[in-house]
Amino acid sequence: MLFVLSLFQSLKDNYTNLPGIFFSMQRVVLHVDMDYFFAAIEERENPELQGKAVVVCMLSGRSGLSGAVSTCNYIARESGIKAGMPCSKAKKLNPETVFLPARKDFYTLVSDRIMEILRSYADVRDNEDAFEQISIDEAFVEITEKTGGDFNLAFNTGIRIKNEIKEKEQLTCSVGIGPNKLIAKMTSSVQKPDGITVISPDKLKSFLWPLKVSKLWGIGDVTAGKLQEMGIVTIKDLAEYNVIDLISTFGKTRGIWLKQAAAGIDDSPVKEREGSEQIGRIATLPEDTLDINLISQLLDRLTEDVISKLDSRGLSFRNVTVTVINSKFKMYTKSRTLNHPAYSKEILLEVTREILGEFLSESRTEFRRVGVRVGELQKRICQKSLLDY
Ligand code: DCP
Ligand code: CA
Ligand code: CA
Repeated sequence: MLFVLSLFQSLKDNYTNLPGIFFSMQRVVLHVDMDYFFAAIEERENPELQGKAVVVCMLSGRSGLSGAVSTCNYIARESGIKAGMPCSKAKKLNPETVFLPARKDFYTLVSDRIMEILRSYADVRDNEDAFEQISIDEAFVEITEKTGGDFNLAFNTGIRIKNEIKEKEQLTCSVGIGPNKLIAKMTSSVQKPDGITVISPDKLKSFLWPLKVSKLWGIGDVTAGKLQEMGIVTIKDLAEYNVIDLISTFGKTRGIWLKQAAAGIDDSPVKEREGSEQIGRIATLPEDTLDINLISQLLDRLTEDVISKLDSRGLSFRNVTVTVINSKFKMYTKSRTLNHPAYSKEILLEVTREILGEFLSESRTEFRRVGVRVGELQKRICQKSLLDY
């Protein structure tokens, strides 16, 4: 028996590309969504907000409450306040509400730290983390290898993640665990806030099929409307619908996707979106200024932060963007694309200073904030292979 097992193991090690049917492990994907993210950060920063209705606003900057609700805490939600609604309407729904302006750069920094925690739990495949951030407060983490395909172990991983985020950031999140991204994503919103839900393959249909088609991740209002016209109400109805008829209404790709998604099938990998990731830092100058020395000092510090983040992940960049916000709160950006990937601090400093020089030659209004951001990131080619050339 032992012999057979070790023969199997050695076959598996030597032929990793053998058809999945022989050695495939049950996939386990975890999805994390932070709870009332922007408002939760504000609550954490100011304990006096505890117990009050809190709304974070994208203020238009014109007068008083002229913006829209970016998000709100659960107390505010009890009065019917929702993201996207005018702040003036939110005020009418609950006059006691505390309104705060959104501080997106700050939330992005908190998000970056959370993403680093999540990434550390991901499987590593071909030297890449099986990790995918999909928005400022959401990410997928593939944990197939780390759990050996075991959903009980996956539940423990989910709890560990929640605890680590709570301990390090004093924030709660909701976790969904499933056999693929589609199910994990739909599962994380089942228990919110501070929840964790596991849908293992044996529970997949009883979870998915009673839901309305509009709940299927990837179906928008237009598709939901068309499906309704076709008499398709639940996801079960969709799963049982003739695929040829779906294709004739929605086209081949979409028709097949609908049929498969309704059966809970999703083979898309958890993968950093190629080129989509950026690393950036932004900060406020000690005073509004056009003094190149003062601005360079801050920009150099931000550059160092960016480089140390690139170093820790072994990444290079090809694109550099410098942002300035002037004392009238107008924002300007300029970018450069290098003709080869780079990762040295000197190159990044040189490019950011060059762009800064251009900004300074064009502006008469003092700068208030500056930022630097790198994009088109990729894994560095190791030193050895560079020497080989
Ligand atoms: N956001 C925004 N405008 C919107 C929706 C969201 O500015 N119309 C921002 C604020 C949110 C963050 O994105 O805090 C994350 O969005 P979510 O949809 O995940 O909502 P929350 O995290 O705020 O709440 P929930 O607990 O429902 O996830
Ligand atoms: Ca959220
Ligand atoms: Ca979200």
